[in-house]
Amino acid sequence: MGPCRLTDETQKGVCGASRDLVAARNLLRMVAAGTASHCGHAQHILDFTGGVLPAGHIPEGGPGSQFLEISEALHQTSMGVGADPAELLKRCLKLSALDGLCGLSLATSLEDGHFGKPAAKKGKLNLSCLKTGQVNIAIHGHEPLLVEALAREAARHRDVNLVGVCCTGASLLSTLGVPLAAAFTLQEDVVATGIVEALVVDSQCIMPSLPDLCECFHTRLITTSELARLPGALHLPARSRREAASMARKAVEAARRNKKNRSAGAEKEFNDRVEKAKEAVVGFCEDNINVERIAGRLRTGALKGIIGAVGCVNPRAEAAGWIDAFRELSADHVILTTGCMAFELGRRGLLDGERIFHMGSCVNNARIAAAFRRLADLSGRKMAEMPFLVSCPMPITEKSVSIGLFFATLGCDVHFGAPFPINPHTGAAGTLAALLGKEFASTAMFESSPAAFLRTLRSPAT
Ligand code: MSK
Repeated sequence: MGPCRLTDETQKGVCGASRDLVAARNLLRMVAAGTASHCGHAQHILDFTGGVLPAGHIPEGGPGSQFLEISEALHQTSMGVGADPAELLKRCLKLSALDGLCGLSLATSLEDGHFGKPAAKKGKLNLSCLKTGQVNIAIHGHEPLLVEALAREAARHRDVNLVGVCCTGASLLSTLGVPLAAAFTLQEDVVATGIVEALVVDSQCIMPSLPDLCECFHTRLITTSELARLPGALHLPARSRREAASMARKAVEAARRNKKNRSAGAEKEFNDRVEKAKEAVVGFCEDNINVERIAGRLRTGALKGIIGAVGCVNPRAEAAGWIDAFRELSADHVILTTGCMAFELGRRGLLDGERIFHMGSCVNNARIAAAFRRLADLSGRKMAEMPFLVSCPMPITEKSVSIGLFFATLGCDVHFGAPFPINPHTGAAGTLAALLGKEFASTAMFESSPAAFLRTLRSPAT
């Protein structure tokens, strides 16, 4: 009796659950968690900005009904409730579509209302964005509530250098051009430089190791979200614009006071080790990538397709192999990228704004969906008839899974690398494929090897 992990299709749990049921349940729980993260993110921005819902973002059941859907998914997957894998998988797809509407797209619209739409610009990436001669403040997470106030406050002090980390950093880079020091896997390296006076975190993808790590250095850890409190951190909640301005002042003060605690050898060590900053072209969205030109090049065959390279990077996976694969594919595909994948491409100098476009943070995958929609409309075709693929090569978070399946519900083919969100050899994966094909004319590919992925994309049948 538990844990529900069946490895053989002939086995059943003591309760009678089959392997397909367990696989479908696990996938639905993952999608529910991913959808909750994005919808929660959007709701927090909505609350922060005064609660006015932009047009086009009301789910069928009315405002807030997405949260009931998430709750129903958790109920349906609890012991002794839903026992038909197909029904659970249908809910996976319904929730993923809701994630797109009430999570990614709503959060992106609200961020656009808050910061304005991004404009193409030059940006800088990697740890060299930190400055030994200045007070360094890094802001990390996903929900950019405090950031505008913090950027304004930082700009008032010539000795303060603000950098971003992870997806809050990707949003800041796209909108305000603030340099991006690191993504998820390298967040600890930011503190370990020894020259960061304050690390301000909001929510999601914040390693629980950070409090211990900050203890080893002088970095002041500051939390801003009630959901993502960390032991020992200074808590400066930012629940409204007015509160954000005051908290930003306190965060900057705390960082400036802390510079005297920087260890004596840290600056030399940093300067000796740090690599040169990588230049990137950033700030793209559906309004400023040249969709007419791309549609024209698709028509003539100069381009074979458009690939969304999205989601996380897994230190246990062959990240460099995936980057090489996308680099190679960019010869005859346009690559639109977000989140940690965008950072990985950027730190290798590949964000050129010609073949590979930085579209922002994870929730800004809504921008990729909007660009796909425009391209399909321009081509006079349905989304499913377009050569679109969204690849999530290292989906370590549930959010990556709901993002991938959201694109599948739009009619885009989707690829997941390892860890696979569902065992592709189960009947449940077959049922998922059948549902995607019948309802959305899309496919899901599961491939953990970059070389095999490339071979599949290069095969004449693809
Ligand atoms: S940050 S969700 S590790 S992309 Fe959006 Fe990166 Fe994945 Fe977090």
